[in-house]
Amino acid sequence: MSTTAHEAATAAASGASATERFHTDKSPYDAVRDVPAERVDTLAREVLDAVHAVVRKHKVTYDEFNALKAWMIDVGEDGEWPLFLDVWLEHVVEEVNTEHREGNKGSIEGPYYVPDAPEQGATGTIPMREGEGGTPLTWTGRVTSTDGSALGGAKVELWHADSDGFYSQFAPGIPEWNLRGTFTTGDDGAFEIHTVQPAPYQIPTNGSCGKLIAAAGWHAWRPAHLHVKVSAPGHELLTAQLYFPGDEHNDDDIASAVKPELILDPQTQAHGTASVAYDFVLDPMKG
Ligand code: MBD
Ligand code: FE
Repeated sequence: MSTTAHEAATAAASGASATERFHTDKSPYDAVRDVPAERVDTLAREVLDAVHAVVRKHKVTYDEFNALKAWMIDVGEDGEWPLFLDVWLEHVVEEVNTEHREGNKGSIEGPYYVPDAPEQGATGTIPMREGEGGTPLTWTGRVTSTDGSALGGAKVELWHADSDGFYSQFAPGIPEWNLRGTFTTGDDGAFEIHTVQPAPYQIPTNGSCGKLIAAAGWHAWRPAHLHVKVSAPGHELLTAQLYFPGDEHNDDDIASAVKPELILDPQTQAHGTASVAYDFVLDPMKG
């Protein structure tokens, strides 16, 4: 795939905008204000122990140590810490925080969620541009609790990249809420969403994460995916991603975020459109 200068600038901006977004939406220090010192001690010490073990095992040189320092400084200056952490660490955090669930499998949030996307009702079309690229996709589904009861009034927040692989509010030149919408299930828990299929996504290659990828000889691709957050009163929030069959990166996702249960089974319809059925089962909150 050839990359134009515009696409390159767009990709770089996306990585950095995620830092800005994180600062506006989250108060991470509030959340850990009361974490006991023993917990901080354990986590910080064991991370350092693990790094020390790598240094010893591979006899890391001063040139390598200094390259690491320079690179970490750059990641901060580029605003790519959210991108780095979401791509290479979040999948394990997601795993250990959801392994008790009986309902749907989830996946990572990634760096490009924005809360309060425009409400579309139970049946609606996600905000999109005139002539938006990508195969039109109709998605029908239901939200239920683990006991099978319908969850009416559940929220399905959907956000995804466009057919060039770019997210609104992170890449310039895209209308604010493009391909971002909130759907609310009817009394029967059902919803019907009209959108377009996103393209496979390449994480920005011209920032610090890209430097690491190039230096290590990795690739930068995520398979095409739809992001969702599904919520209902009294139930645990489900954050997930849905994938398309046959994508070459389903088995080789840079963010390690694909699970077999999250791969859709879309059917091709007349006029080259697609339809898909996918339901969500939410776990009731315990206690
Ligand atoms: C994405 O679109 C994404 O979903 C993740 C997890 C990381 C980078 C870009
Ligand atoms: Fe994404």
